[in-house]
Amino acid sequence: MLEWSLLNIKPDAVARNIIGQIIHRVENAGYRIIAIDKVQLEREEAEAFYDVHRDKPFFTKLCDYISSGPCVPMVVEGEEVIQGLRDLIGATDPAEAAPGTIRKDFALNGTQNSVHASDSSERAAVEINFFFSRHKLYLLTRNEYRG
Ligand code: FUP
Repeated sequence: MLEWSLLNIKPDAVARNIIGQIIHRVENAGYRIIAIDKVQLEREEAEAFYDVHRDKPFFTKLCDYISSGPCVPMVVEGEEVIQGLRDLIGATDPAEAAPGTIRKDFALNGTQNSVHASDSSERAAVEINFFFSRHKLYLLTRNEYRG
């Protein structure tokens, strides 16, 4: 099934100038980037994005980190792209990530782990709407942004 997922390149990767290397892997896997931005989240926006983790012990650290610098969110399209990107990025903690995954190769630790990718179609819809305007998403559905 043709799907959309939200991939976010996190501040540790943006700071180390490896946006291109990460995007290269996404495109090499056969997926297409159909919308992309560079933004720095306010603390409150970070809390909203990670609301599902509000009760976790790492919530404060996670929100501090994700709002600490610019990140690069994008809408990625492809067949079964939601699971495909999860496989491509690897486990949350790079120490546990499989060889060849983005997090294994680039992540610094289990918080500064270079990328986020939606883990379900429900989360993909919420996360895409979080980062991209309704107007832009409307244009996307009309193929205006496809190559
Ligand atoms: P993932 O879906 O792989 O990004 O992992 P989770 O949804 O479990 O966690 C979301 C984010 O919380 C991770 F990307 C990093 C952060 N996190 C921590 O900082 N410490 C932890 O122990 C677990 C997650």
